Amino acid sequence: MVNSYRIASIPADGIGPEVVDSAIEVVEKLAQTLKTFTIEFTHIPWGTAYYKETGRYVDKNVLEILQGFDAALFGSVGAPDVPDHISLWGLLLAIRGPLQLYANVRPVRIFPGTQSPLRHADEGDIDWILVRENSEGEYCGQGGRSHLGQVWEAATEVALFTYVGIERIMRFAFETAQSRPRKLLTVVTKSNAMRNGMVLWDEVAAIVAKDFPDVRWDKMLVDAMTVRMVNNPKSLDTIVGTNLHMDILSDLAAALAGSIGVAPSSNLDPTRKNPSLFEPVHGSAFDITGKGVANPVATIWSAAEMLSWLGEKAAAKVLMDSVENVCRKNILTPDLGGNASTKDVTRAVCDEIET
Ligand code: GGG
Repeated sequence: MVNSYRIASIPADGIGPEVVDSAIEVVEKLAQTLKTFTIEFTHIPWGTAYYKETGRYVDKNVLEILQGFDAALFGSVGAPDVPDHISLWGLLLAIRGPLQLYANVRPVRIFPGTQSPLRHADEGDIDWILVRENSEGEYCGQGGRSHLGQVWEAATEVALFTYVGIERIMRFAFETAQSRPRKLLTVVTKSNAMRNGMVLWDEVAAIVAKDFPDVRWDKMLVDAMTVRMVNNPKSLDTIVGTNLHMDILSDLAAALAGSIGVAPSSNLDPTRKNPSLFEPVHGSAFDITGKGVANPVATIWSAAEMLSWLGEKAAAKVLMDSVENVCRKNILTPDLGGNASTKDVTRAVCDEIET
């Protein structure tokens, strides 16, 4: 008796369809080869083309539709002719919110055969898990505009933090740190300048830390954190911070590890009441859309994280070992300094799975 999974595939915009196709191909190859699980992907056409046709990025019953699946695999959102805040709020945030995907986990490491732009960092020197609070803070959606069109036009963007929201992500981050060999957590805030929400973050961190005496933890201001990531990457392991701070730091982290083209992301509901959503960190990259050179590794790694979340840890390991072997053989897309196409990398990963 093998486990069977139903996955919603939402490729959406830009290079999303190219990299999601690649991830589906390698996961199907994995299932056929290992025969330890079966998996079925159902295409959901949400995205900018759907918006232009229907006036909506997603269906009204987004929660009900996605609850029919075990997980979702997402591509990327954004189009040159739609303002970014319309597409992001219409699609990705319209999914993360109702599903309460409050933990965004973004592992980062240097793959064999690839190089960090940091002269002093080799494989193994960057091996981080970034935990991004994914439901509140600067992305809570509160705020507004007044005096439109006047010189004193004003706009506010509220950063909303709740004790419950901070406590649950902090606990998740401590548990993540505890599960890793170094048991090391860095809590990122800006509590010198932002004296309400960020101070609450510091306070909640200290409270939750008491339940994890075996985890060493420290605090960093987000500006100083950028310097530490560049100058002393080995001093970091698990990192937790707000929605906005970790959105920014995870792009920096990915670039330091070689390319945002390899960075995966899991949007988790740790209570497991709702299906979780897995996606590459990168956006729709219209500059390379349709050219066949998008790096599929971030989406393949996201699919591996999805398998692991579903309980298929052995299959996830086979998949990631295959990706590493492909990198080791220098079959790399241009963002990593190679000249392989998306299809070349996909085929190479499938071949590795078979061997
Ligand atoms: N695959 C992820 C994607 O399309 N990201 C676009 C983006 O702007 N994301 C912002 C966010 O993750 O909050």
